[in-house]
Amino acid sequence: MTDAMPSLEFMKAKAQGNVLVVTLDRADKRNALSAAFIEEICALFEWVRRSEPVRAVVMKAEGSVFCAGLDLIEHHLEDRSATDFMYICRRWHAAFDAIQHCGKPVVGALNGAVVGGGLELASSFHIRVADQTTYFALPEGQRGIFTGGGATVRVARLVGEARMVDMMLTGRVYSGDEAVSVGLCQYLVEGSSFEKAMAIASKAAENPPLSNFAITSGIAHIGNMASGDAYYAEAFIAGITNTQPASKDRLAAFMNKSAAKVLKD
Ligand code: 1HE
Repeated sequence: MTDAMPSLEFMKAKAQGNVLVVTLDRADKRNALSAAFIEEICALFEWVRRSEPVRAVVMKAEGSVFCAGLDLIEHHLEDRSATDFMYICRRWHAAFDAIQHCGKPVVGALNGAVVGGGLELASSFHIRVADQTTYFALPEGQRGIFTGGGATVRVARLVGEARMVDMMLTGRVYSGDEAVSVGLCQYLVEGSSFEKAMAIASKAAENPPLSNFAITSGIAHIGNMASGDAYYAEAFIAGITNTQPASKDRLAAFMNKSAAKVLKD
C-alpha cells in the first residue's frame, strides 16, 4: 500500500488514470521557486517514487509562464550568506534528482518562459513538450548570479557546453524549431502542450515499470561512466530488465504473432 500524498501549497497534483498531473500553482509570482517550493518538490517526488499506482507524471503550470526560476525577491530579501545559498542549491539538486530518478517517466507540458531555475527544473524531466508560446533562457549572467540547480550538468548535456556558455553570457533566448533542434525540448506543438504531454505519458505508462525505471535512470547514470564501466553497468541493467516476467510475456506475444509490429506512422 502507498502512503498518502504530501499536502501541497505551491502545486496541485491529481491522477488521470495512472498518470499523475502535477501543476505548478504559483502563477501570481510566475511560478518562481522559493525555498519552501523546492522542499515541496522534494517531498512530492519522493512520494511519486514510492507510489505504485503512478506510472508516469505530466508537469504543467498555471498561468502564462511555466517557471521564472529562482525566487529572486526572496533571495534578495533573505540576504543569504554563501553557506546559506550553498545549502539551498543542494536542496535544488535533491529536488531535481528526485524528479529525474523517481523511476517513472516525467513529461513537461511547457508554456511561456522556461528560464533560469525554470529551465533547470525542466531539464530534470525526461521529455519536454513546448507550445508556440514557450521560450528558454538562462538570464543568470544578466542578474549577476550563476546557475545553482544543476544546469551545469543537465542543460550542458542537453545543448552542449558552448551553447550554454553563450546563453548565460548573452541571455540568448531559444524558441520554436530552434529550441527543438538544439535539444532544449523534444516536441513542439501548434496546440496544447498538455494534450501532447498526456498522450506521451499515457503511452510510456504502458511499459513495464522496471523498464521505465531502467530507461529514466540508467541512461543518465551510464553517461557519467567510462565506457568499460558503462558496458558492464548496461549488462547488469539488461540482465535484470530483459529477463523480468513482463518481458517474457511480451516476447511470448511477439512469438505468437499477437504483439504489435514496429512500423512507421
Ligand atoms: C518573480 C520572479 C522571480 C516574476 N522571482 N518573483 N529568473 C529571471 O530572471 C526571470 C525573472 N522574471 C521575468 O523576467 C518576468 O517576470 C517573466 C518574463 C518571467 C514574466 O513577465 P510578466 O510580465 O508576465 O510578469 P511580471 O510582471 O514580471 O511578474 C509578475 C509577478 O511575478 C511580479 O510580482 P508582483 O508581486 O509585483 O506582482 C514579479 O515580481 C513576480 N516574479 N519572476 C520572484 N524569478 C538556483 S539558481 C537559479 C538561478 C535563476 O533562476 S536566475 C533566473 C531568475
